[in-house]
Amino acid sequence: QTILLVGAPVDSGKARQGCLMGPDAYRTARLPGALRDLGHDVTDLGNVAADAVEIAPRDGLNNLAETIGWTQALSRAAQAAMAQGLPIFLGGDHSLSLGTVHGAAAQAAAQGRPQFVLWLDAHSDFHTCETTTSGNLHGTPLAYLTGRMGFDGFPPVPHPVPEDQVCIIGLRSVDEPERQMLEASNIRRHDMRDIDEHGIAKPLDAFLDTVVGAGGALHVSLDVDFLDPAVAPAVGTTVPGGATVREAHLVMEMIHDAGVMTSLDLVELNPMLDERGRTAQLMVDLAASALGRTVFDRPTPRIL
Ligand code: DIR
Ligand code: MN
Ligand code: MN
Ligand code: MN
Repeated sequence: QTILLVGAPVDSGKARQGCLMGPDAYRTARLPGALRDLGHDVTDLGNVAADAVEIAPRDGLNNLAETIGWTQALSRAAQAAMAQGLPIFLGGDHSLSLGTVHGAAAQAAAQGRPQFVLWLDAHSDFHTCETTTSGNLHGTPLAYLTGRMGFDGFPPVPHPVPEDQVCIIGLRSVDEPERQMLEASNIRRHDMRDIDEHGIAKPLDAFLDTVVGAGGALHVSLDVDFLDPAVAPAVGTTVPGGATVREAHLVMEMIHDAGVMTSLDLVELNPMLDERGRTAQLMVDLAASALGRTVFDRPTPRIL
């Protein structure tokens, strides 16, 4: 497979700085080599730079102009990369998905394929610019990408992802306005209790079945805080009770076996908070699982 690495050193989506070092941490943890070892053709396209955007600051929103500039630039970068192969966006905080999924959805629409999104995260990132109380725009991409109102100044969303084509897994920190909007939506959502009770494979398999059946394109957005902080400490918004190393690998292995992933975000890694690169290494290993690393081949792997 042809894989394009696209650095997205976005640091405007929240207050704590450091995610801009993410792309180089992934390179240092040998992401390109790990993917080449699997037989892939890997090209590192380097880092994207944000567009210069002039827009008046708005009360209660942090780094609005800069985040809009990233959204525009990353949407273009995603569309260009997807025409060449499967892009992996090396974040950067989660506000980068405002752009990457925007571009992916445009590319899928051009090919006449329905766009699906799998959001692996402790948080639902379903705030609008109006409901956010933190003002941190990394908490907003899923509302923007599903076409909700409340994103004045951002590029229009001509190809919103239909709610029932979005699945969030890993939830354990959802703000009240997000909870209300989520419950009124058709977004598929699985909190950690769901995973405790039923396992992580079941809901994921049901979602992947839908993607396969629809001939869809699947964008996977992996937030470091999907993982338990005990195994992935390098993120500014840790929430206890997250996915184990094996749960996360199983998700990635099943994604690979379904054969539907068309783009991938690795987001929220803050190398300043890491312990000898262990979180960066885990994220690299998870990406490798999504791209085919396995112990034994499984002939009919995803039928449970
Ligand atoms: C929180 C944090 N819900 C906010 N969101 C995070 O600021 O709106 N998303 N960390 O991954
Ligand atoms: Mn997130
Ligand atoms: Mn279009
Ligand atoms: Mn999160």
